[in-house]
Amino acid sequence: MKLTIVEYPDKRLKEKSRVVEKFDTELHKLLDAMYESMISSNGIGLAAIQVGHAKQILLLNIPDENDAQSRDALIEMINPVIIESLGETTYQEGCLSVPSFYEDVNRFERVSVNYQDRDGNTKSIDADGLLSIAIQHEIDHLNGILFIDKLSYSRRKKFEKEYKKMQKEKKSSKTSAKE
Ligand code: QAP
Ligand code: CO
Repeated sequence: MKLTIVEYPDKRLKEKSRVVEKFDTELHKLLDAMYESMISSNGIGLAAIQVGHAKQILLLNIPDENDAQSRDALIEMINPVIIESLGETTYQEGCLSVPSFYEDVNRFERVSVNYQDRDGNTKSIDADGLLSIAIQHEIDHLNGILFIDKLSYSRRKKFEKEYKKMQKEKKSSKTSAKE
C-alpha cells in the first residue's frame, strides 16, 4: 500500500476521524504503510487522515537522547482519549501536512491517554515532554484540527503570508523550468 501525505489546504484535514472497530489485517497493513510514509518523510508523528483515512489512528516515533529514531520506540494508538491533562508548555511545532512552516504552540505539559493497540488491547500512558506534545498534536488531527488553527491571530497571519509566498515561488519555479 503506497500512501501519499495530504497537505494543507486539503479539506480532508478538517474531517473528524471515525472510531476503529475492526482490528484486522487491513488495519495492520494501514499501520505498516503509515509507518513507512512517516519515516520516509522524516516525521515523528502521523495521523491516518494525513494519508487520507478518516480513522482514529496515530503513530508516534520520538527520537531518543542521541536523536536516533528506532522502530522499538514506535507507539501505535487506536481510538485514543485524553483522560487527564496538567500544566502548560510551549513548543515550536511542525507538521508533515504543513511542510516548511514551524511555529510556537501552547499545549498541556502532561497528558494521560487511554487507547487501543493494533490488536484491540486497552492501553494507557502518562506522557510528558515531546511525547506529550506529539500526542496532543496527533489527537488534534483526529478532530480535524491543525497546529496552525491554534496560533494567535498575528502568528496565523504570518503563516498565511509565508504560505502565499511559497505558492508564488512554486509557480515561478515551474514557469522558469519550462523556458
Ligand atoms: C507532529 O510532526 C509534532 O515541515 C509531528 O518539512 C510536531 O513529524 C510532534 C516535518 C511537533 C511533536 C512536536 C515537518 C518534516 C515533520 C516539515 C512531524 C518538514 C519535514 C513533522
Ligand atoms: Co501534523
